[in-house]
Amino acid sequence: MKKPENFVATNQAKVPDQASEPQGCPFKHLMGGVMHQKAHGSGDSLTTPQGLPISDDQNQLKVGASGPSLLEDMNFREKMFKFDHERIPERVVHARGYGARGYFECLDDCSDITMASVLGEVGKKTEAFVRFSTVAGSKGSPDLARDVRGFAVKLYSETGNWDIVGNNIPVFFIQDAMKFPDLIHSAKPEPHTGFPQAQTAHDNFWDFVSLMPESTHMLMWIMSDRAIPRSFRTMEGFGVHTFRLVNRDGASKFVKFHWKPKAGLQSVTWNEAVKINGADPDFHRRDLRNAIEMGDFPEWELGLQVFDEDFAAEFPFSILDSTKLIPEELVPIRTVGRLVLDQNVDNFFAETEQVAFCTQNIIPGIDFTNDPLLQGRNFSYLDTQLKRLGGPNFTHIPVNAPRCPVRHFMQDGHGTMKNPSGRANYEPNSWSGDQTGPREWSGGFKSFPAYEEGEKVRARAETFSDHYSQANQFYRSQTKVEQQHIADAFVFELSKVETPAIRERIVSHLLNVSDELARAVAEGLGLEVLPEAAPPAREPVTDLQTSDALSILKNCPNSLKGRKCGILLTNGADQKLVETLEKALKAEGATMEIVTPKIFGVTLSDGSKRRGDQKIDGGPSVLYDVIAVLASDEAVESLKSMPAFRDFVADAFAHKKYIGFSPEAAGLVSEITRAGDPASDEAMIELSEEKDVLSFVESSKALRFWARK
Ligand code: HDD
Repeated sequence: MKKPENFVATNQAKVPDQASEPQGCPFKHLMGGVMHQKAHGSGDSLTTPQGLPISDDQNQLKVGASGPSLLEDMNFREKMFKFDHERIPERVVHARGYGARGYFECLDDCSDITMASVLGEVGKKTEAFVRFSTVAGSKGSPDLARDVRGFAVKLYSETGNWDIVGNNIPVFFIQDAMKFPDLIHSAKPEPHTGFPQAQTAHDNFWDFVSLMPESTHMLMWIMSDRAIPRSFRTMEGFGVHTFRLVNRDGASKFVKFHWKPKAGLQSVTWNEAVKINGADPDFHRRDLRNAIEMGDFPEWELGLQVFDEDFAAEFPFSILDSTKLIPEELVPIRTVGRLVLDQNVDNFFAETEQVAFCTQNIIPGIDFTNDPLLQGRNFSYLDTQLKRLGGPNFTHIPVNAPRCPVRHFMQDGHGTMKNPSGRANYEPNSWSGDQTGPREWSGGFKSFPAYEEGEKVRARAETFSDHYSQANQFYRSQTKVEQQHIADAFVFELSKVETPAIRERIVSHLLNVSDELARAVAEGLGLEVLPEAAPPAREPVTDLQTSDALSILKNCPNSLKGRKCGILLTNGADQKLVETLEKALKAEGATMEIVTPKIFGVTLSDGSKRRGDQKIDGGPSVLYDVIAVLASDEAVESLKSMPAFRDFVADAFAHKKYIGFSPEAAGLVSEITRAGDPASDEAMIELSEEKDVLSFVESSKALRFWARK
């Protein structure tokens, strides 16, 4: 009797050897593009999807050149039919995103705490796919919306796909998944008007959160600069929920997952974000793609915050409450691996659009907890893929397909690529030569046998009810500059809210977070009489230590590596200075773009030509971390009357960036910035000779000169 190919005959799941390199994909020949369709060169004839060679792809089949079109034209019909069905529903949230491939490398053997194969052996590499996203905006919305960023990681492990579907913020708006549809309805464009797009600055959102005190902690995060990152590469990622780790002996500990960017933390300012959205709505995706293309591979460390039941019992908040975090100072982070993104996708739709993350995708060694947000997510993600990807077989799509062997008796449905072969499509069966009945596999996933009992209720645990203490801790942990940005963001958003009572309700919550913040926001709104503080549901914890890890600026990288300098050149600019600056920036790992008045470039002092990467109005300074203006005497006059040039300098100055300039440009730069003598501002540096250039590059590693008024 022939043994069905897909039948597991032994207890040992046969997994491919992954010791050194990420495991090859069973669909490798299909990866990175539309299945079976090879890229066509100019010499190849086009074909229909059925493979029929096409002789003319320019004209319909007609009766004579000016005659009526014929229904018979199957080439036209097939082409139009495919086109008409190109769109699939965008994700109901996180619609706008960008993905890349890479690998995870284990740096610390964690088999003491988990049997997760990915973490079991130092040096072991596991293939990965990551998608970053915004939450509220639709697919075509700009990258720099004030929003949470999704940070979803798929690890193709030898024991199945493990998805860590996280965000760049460690807490969430709500505690129970039951409220997720309401939260998202409130944040998306208002239903009667269909706008505003990709922003929370409207009545519905603030109305909802003002009525949901549990959102207060998250509001502090999204009003902070965490919600406007400089790059996907400069943000942290968090698994948010408490998960379980389980080792081979069945012992379990709790864990929170942290991704720490090697490039350090960095954000833009709100005024910059608004302008970047106009200048380059693809700012983040372009940055990620370019970095990978240039070989400057984005990298994060995976850290585990591991704790046990005793800690959970002592911690003043519930570890199952996703509106709370555990400060790193309290439970230190154990670095256990690194995630490297080293390959761009070949086809955005095939991979980034069709990748399907599911929180339910865990592997032996990882388990869920009772966090009611997580439990609800476990249903939602699987369910949503059915609608979005059009059927239950989305795991057959190469980007979603596990790289380990897959054996089951599930079959058929839309888009089936692989069905079990042979006679057996049920279990137990007699066709494997072994007729002992249903079987079990000791290596298979087993849920941690947590003991549970209680009445069936719809209720929130009392330990979930302190909504303000960690918001206060977050605020106190920020630098003065960051606190100011938070206040400014509240004022901006609430000024877009049309209903005064909603604005006041938010201030009434802020009074429980920080008197200083509430007053600053009220002042910014012009609210003359402070409302009563909202009555807290629970006595706040007042002795929480501040946590430096919560601040971006306290974790500033002080490096230009991976940062971008905009060098504005004019005809006659000093070639030696240009060369010195480029060399110094390169030595620090920075990238550069040459910005010129005309795109064909300029002729430098020695007669050499330099091409422009951007024409001045296409390369405003908001796109750069640092700028330099290297102009000649003759060119200064024409720059003077160029609005785009004036904005280039004025914006960089307002955004507290480092500005280098040639002596010839000094007068104009100082006139634009109204800084009087530029020498009085230590981030405005005249570049006369090599040593100035070196000191400019060295000091601009600080990225911003916050002391500038
Ligand atoms: Fe969610 C997408 C992250 C709460 C339901 N979510 C989605 C994505 C990320 C997150 C990164 C994009 C995945 C991708 O790139 O394809 N979501 C989170 C985090 C949450 C969270 C960190 C709180 C800790 N989400 C959450 C809840 C629910 C959902 C409570 C519903 C009960 N999320 C979804 C979804 C999405 C999604 C509707 C839309 C597209 C998708 O799943 O694949 O199912």
